[in-house]
Amino acid sequence: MHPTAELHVHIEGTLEVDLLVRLAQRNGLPLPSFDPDVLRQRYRFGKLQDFLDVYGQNVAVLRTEQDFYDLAASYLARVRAAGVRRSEIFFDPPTHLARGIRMETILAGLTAALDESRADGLSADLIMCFQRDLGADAAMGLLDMALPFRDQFIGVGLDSSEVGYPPSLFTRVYARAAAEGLRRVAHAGEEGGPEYVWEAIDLLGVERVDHGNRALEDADLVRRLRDDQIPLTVCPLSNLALRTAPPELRDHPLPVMIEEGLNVSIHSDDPAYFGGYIDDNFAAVTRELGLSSAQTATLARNALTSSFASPQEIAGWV
Ligand code: ES4
Ligand code: ZN
Repeated sequence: MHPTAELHVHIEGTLEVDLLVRLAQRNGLPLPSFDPDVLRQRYRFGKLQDFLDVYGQNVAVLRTEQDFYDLAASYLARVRAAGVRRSEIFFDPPTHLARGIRMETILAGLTAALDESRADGLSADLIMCFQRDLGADAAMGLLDMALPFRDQFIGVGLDSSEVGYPPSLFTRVYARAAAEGLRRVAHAGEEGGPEYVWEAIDLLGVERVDHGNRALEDADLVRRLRDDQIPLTVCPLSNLALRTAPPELRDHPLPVMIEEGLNVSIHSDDPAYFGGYIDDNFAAVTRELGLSSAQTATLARNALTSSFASPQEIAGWV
């Protein structure tokens, strides 16, 4: 794989079955089974919500600072070995706060792993996600309670069930985040239509769109994304697992996105659930879509130049 940046990965989605079992045992918590093969059989999804249900149950094993550290350290070690130079990692506080875990605990564990990673040459930062199906008041409440920890994350994102929870609901929350100097991204156009992508750009002022696949249904939107070179963080194996792309990878819209001149890059989303890390996504699209080495190099470079690392840091990579 060419040197690249991972810009779309949920740390909770890197919880491998082996670590899931180890943490459940360490914390004395129940699981539907302690057999890794049985647990893995639950990883068949018909749609986004099926995945979110299993993901939401599994995160219950994360309780201590050490748990969050182990989770992030495992992920970072895995992608460092793949040649990733930079990782911007989503974390989902609402699911942990609702279980009585404190923001201090979550951030202390994640931050310790990221600090070690930086010292070892893999640049990494956190992006805090609002859970869109909890609504705008919950998002504003989360932003309020997170601002005292402002120096431990660089931006905000918007994830979870998309349809029925359009970006427009979160306009004030994003304005406030922008006023605090936070970087802004949002999931849009994964299951929701092109209007969700329009709203993310025009109402939330996002600097990148996470997924964005359904933007292709709207020619005016494609023009806007191309003209402004707004990055789309596409996750091919996620799209297969959640059926947000055709069932065969060879029919994935990535080549159309490249052909349209869009600023696309590829990422893993929830690698423990969707069958692979960022290097596995690169290998799969290279194999199945017949991309040239120049095209995969461009995808890898797009991620580095679309990252929120400092311009000096980016200049050292590209
Ligand atoms: C997610 Cl694939 C996906 N879509 C929306 N929200 C998410 N949270 C974790 N993975
Ligand atoms: Zn995602």
